[in-house]
Amino acid sequence: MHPVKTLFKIPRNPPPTLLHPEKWCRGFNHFISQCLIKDFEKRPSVTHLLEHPFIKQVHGKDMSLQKQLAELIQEQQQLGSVAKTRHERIHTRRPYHVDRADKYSLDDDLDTIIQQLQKRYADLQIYTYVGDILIALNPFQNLSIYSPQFSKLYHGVKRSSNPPHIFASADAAYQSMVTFSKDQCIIISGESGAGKTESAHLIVQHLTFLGKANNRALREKILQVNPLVEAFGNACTAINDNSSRFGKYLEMMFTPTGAVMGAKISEYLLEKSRVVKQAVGEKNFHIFYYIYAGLYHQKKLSEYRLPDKKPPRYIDNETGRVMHDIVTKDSYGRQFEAIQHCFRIIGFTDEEVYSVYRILTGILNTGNIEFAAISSQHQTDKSEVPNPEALDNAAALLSIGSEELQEALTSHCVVTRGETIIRTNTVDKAADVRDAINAESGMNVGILDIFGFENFTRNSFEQLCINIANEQIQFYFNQHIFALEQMEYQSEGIDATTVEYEDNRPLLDMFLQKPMGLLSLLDEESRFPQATDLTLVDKFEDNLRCKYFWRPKGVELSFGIQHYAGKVLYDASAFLEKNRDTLPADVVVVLRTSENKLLQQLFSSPLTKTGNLAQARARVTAASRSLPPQLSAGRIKVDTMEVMRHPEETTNMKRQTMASYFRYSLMDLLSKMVVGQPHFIRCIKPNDDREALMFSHERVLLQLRYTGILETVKIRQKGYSHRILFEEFVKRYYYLAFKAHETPLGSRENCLAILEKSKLDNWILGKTKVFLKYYHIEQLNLFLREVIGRVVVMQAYIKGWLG
Ligand code: AD9
Ligand code: MG
Repeated sequence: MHPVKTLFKIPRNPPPTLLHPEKWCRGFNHFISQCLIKDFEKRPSVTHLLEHPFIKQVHGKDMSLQKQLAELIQEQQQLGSVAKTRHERIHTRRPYHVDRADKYSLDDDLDTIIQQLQKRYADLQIYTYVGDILIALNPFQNLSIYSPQFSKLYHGVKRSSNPPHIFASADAAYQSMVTFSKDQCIIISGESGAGKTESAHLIVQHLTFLGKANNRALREKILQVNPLVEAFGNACTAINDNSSRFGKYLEMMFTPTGAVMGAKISEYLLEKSRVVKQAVGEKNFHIFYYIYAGLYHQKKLSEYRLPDKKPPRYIDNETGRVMHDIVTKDSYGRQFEAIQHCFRIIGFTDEEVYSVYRILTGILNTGNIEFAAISSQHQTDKSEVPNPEALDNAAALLSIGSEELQEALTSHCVVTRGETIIRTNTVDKAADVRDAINAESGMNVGILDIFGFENFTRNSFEQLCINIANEQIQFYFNQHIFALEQMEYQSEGIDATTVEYEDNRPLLDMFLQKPMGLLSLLDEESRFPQATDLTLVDKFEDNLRCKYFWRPKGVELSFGIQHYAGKVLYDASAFLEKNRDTLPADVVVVLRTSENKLLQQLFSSPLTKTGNLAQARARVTAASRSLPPQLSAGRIKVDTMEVMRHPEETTNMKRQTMASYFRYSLMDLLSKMVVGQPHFIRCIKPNDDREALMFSHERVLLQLRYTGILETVKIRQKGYSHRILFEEFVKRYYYLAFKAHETPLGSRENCLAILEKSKLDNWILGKTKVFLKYYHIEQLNLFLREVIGRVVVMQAYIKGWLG
């Protein structure tokens, strides 16, 4: 039953002496109707309601109830005071709402928007709204706008009551979830270093506040999840010192009344190749530095068989620098302590934490294993380990036998016609196998924070994957903001001007189509043992005949892609090897024999790489059901599910490549996203020097352009971000126009009655839906809360009186 409906239930037992049951019912109904009086200005205050004859009759002279009532009234008035000023508020013009038709005309160009943003940025107002979309400029300095006082400000009020803020976006998602009982999804996008991860933290912080996580332990647990996973999944890159090298979807779970219950995290597309190799000027995942420094300062390096003079190879690609930092600055060591604290708060047992440390240090030791060619007359392609102590160290920490490890690293099994032939590995092959052991270890909102669009001097396979993921997020944004919306206007017979936008679908097709898309071609080439990175680029050139792909002259292994966010030149060296991502079966067998239970688990199932396919399928099916009915058989559904078309292929885990793992991960991520009502936050990087208060007109223009902000402004001025079926609208808001005991039909006329009584303007009625702007919803919800508040107060009062 609808929560409000229950409020109108007549208390079962009429006061024994005062009223006849029938009179009681009539009196109560009349009283409730007074509470809900439609005309806002004429609506009596709670104090006035106490003068109602019904209340007087039942109230008697019980003074103890007065006190209780006074408290309830006070609470209620706080809520009411916000609603009372609705007329001033609704018509207030705020410079930071660029969607209001009365603020900007359709001729506004990007320059005007940029000027506004620049002025606001100079005043440290980093947030601006475009309709219901939040634009966040990275301040590159700490601002004092995230304190608990600010959290209190952004709690259940209209957005126009306060300056734009990321807390308002979190509040909007939270209110929408509670009011409509529907999952929400906050999608944060922007290029690398634009502030997505910081924004995600702030949203979690505010949601924890809104969800009244009074239980301190739970609050701490939720807040500590991010730093922990980021230690494992973030790293220093040329663009960002804390760059996310994985996609993160954090689902915060709430009870139906909106109390936080917990959080669940899913991780996607970890750039695991970073463990073994980092580009010049870049670093490994933070956790490796933290643990090495932590053990160094705690004098425990020897316990984990690590040298104290020179850090292991995997974290020491800038010779001397890391050791210098560890000895002179203790920041890594402090971070390690923080991580130990996170583990404890989140509830890892000491044994589990110890296992994690052993695996991490086992990885560092594995990196130190060297290989040398055995030169003999007959053997030219065999390798051995010249530093067996490194092998012993790695084996000991991973709790496996060192001979088995050596065997697995320097040889591999080939099964032909029923015979198992053990082949020896060349030095290069052995080194590949060593590096391949470091397969991802995985832990898994709706808050989506992925790695941003990247364009380095040298771009490799990892950048390609990252940029395709960003291309997909941009496509999803376009679908929601433009395609889906315009289709709905059409089908509802509404005349809203069509807004042209840059559709990146053809580009996404170029990547994902089968069998001729870039990823399929890559997979195909990876199956040929004789293929080289050069034959791969040749294959791309022969097959990808479209304007988005080109091959520069004179640089054999390079190819260019025209992404939505700009041109990127890729270097195809090692594409095949990275895509094959082979972890030989022999190595898996050895790792499964480990006495370290965690390690065993990590390698126990062939599905570890991609999670559970069946679950993802179920999500995809559920997602397609939740799409608007008039669209479910249409093109959009297929579009949104683009990458989900061929999930079968990915079941073949044995031959799984990075490209198919990547495709699968994108599919899984999308299937989670599409079930929630989306809210978009677009992070913008005001300059490339990470300087506070520096605003590069050119850089901002570029980002506004490729994210389609101008088009978004246009569609937000013309369009309606909330589209609610008549039936649902009447069900939700009928008490704004009808009597408490009535059950009006979900008809167009009844919607009209509610909208007119609420004195809102600028809305439209379609064939089956009410089309509203975000501020209409805010206003209606505010009225609703005010009404519910009154009834709750009076009910509590009467119940209290009745004992
Ligand atoms: V990447 O795609 O993961 O490489 P992000 O996540 O977009 O990137 P991140 O959130 O890591 O960027 O922000 C980069 C840096 O900008 C942070 O380390 C902060 O120093 C700075 N930043 C971003 N947002 C804020 C903020 N709201 N307040 C203060 C901020 N500093
Ligand atoms: Mg990030």
